[in-house]
Amino acid sequence: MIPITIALSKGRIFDDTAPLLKAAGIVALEDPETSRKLILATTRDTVRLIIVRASDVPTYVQYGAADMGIAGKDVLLEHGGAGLYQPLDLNIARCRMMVAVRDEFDYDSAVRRGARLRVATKYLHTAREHFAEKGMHVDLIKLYGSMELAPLVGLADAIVDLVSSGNTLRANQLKAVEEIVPISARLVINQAALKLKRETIQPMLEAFSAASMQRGASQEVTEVAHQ
Ligand code: PRT
Ligand code: MG
Repeated sequence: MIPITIALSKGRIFDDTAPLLKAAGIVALEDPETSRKLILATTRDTVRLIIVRASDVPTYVQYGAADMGIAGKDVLLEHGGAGLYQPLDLNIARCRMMVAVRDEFDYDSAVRRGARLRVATKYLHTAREHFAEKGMHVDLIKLYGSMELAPLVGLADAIVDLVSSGNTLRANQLKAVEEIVPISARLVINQAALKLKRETIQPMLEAFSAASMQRGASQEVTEVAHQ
């Protein structure tokens, strides 16, 4: 069997991916949260995992340093997707890309007035497209994290950031005013690897697909049960 390298990030992507990998018969031999190793062997001797920053996953896969990987749609929108085949929405690590402002900020009236807003974000590409589509003029400020702080200290009028429970916004007296795009993690595959290693990759793709569909179904059942 041809060896396969899968790029993953620690934290929520790894946590949510582990059950899907397990369904494909792949379990890491070490826990990435505690191990300092960046290359992890798995229970399948032809499959290894590499642990990279979430935003670096598409780059490793694009250049073929990993055959496949799992990345959030937020990261893929910024990367652009060159050289990547994106066959599967895994329905994990779900959240929403939102515009948020301070609780007391009247966003709608600022938009109506055509005010020029300062927007802080890690997602420059997505933010630029969103405001261009709305015909709004904005000054974008690139940040690498903790965007929620920017409106509180006068760095920006608004932020573009990911929101899941909304707790971080609430804890910082911010409110979401617009949804840009729903986000979930996708399987990405190097286009050349898919052709050359199809025999190994195709069955894994099918196992991931079945496991993520099952997960989607069980989520629906739980949601109904909670109503
Ligand atoms: O941490 P690092 O800088 O290396 O990279 P990262 O922050 O991009 O990675 P990580 O592991 O935090 O997130 C990986 C992926 O998980 C992201 O690319 C998203 O696709 C997805 N995801 C899902 C999220 C969230 N939900 C999420 N809530 N990523 C980040 N958040 C953050 C958000 O930015 C905000 O600061 O959580 C905070 C809000 O959460 P709530 O629950 O308070 O609303
Ligand atoms: Mg993070």
